[in-house]
Amino acid sequence: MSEIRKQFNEDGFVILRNFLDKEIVNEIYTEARKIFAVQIKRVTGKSVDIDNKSEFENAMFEFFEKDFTAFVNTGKTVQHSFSLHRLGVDPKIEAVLKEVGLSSPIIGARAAMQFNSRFLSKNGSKHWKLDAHQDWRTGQGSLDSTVIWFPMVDAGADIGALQVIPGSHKIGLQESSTSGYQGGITADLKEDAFIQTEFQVGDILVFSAFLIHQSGNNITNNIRWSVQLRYNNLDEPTFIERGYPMAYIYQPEKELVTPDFPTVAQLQEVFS
Ligand SMILES: O=C(O)CCC(=O)C(=O)O
Repeated sequence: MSEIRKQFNEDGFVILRNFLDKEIVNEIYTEARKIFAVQIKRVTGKSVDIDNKSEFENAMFEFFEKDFTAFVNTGKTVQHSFSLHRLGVDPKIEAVLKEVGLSSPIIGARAAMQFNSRFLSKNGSKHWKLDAHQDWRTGQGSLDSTVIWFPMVDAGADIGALQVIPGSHKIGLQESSTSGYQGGITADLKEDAFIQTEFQVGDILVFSAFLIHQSGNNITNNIRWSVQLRYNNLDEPTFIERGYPMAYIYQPEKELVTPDFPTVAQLQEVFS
């Protein structure tokens, strides 16, 4: 058994340093900012330089305040980017999943991206960070279900990189206030059981979906951009036995998002 797999089995996670090409991470980060920049222009009237961090992120905060619905939808749209999804099925990712024991990996949920900042949160709520949880509760896939998490900016304690409890993947599925994203483990967890992870761009955290983890506290004025990739193992016997359950529910809006849209003339223009 490889050292990586041993460590993964023992601690429930491994951090692989310099694993991803920085260019690949930057491509995802850039594509996301470019998509946001289009809506920032529409909503605030500002053409932002996506490489000017404070200008761009202040514009993100302004966009959030001015058109929350568009912000949320743009946040979802960036999670559909080609660059992100290309990485999710990259042979390097497949190889590392196999190395930690997923003999036949399959995507467990759509690749996700988070932009954590207290300035992207309504009414002082804590919706910008996740309380202690186990991802398995939301995915309910194979017992060896695995998550890959990485920041797209250098991330340590100050910007709120993930905190994990080593070995907690072996203590079973914990009671939680809800299975959704804003739930949290109800048992009393000792804060000092968590260790703070730290990353340079290119490093990745690979962890068992049973590992207890939580968002760190981003006390900076910057956004902590991160990616989460989730996988199951098609060969895991209980996953087969349970009929490959799929707990992530994607469904279309029942109503038209833009009433009375489109007109016939608009369609004819598109196809002219
Ligand atoms: O990035 C974060 O702060 C939380 C991510 C997380 O815990 C998750 O996706 O399960």
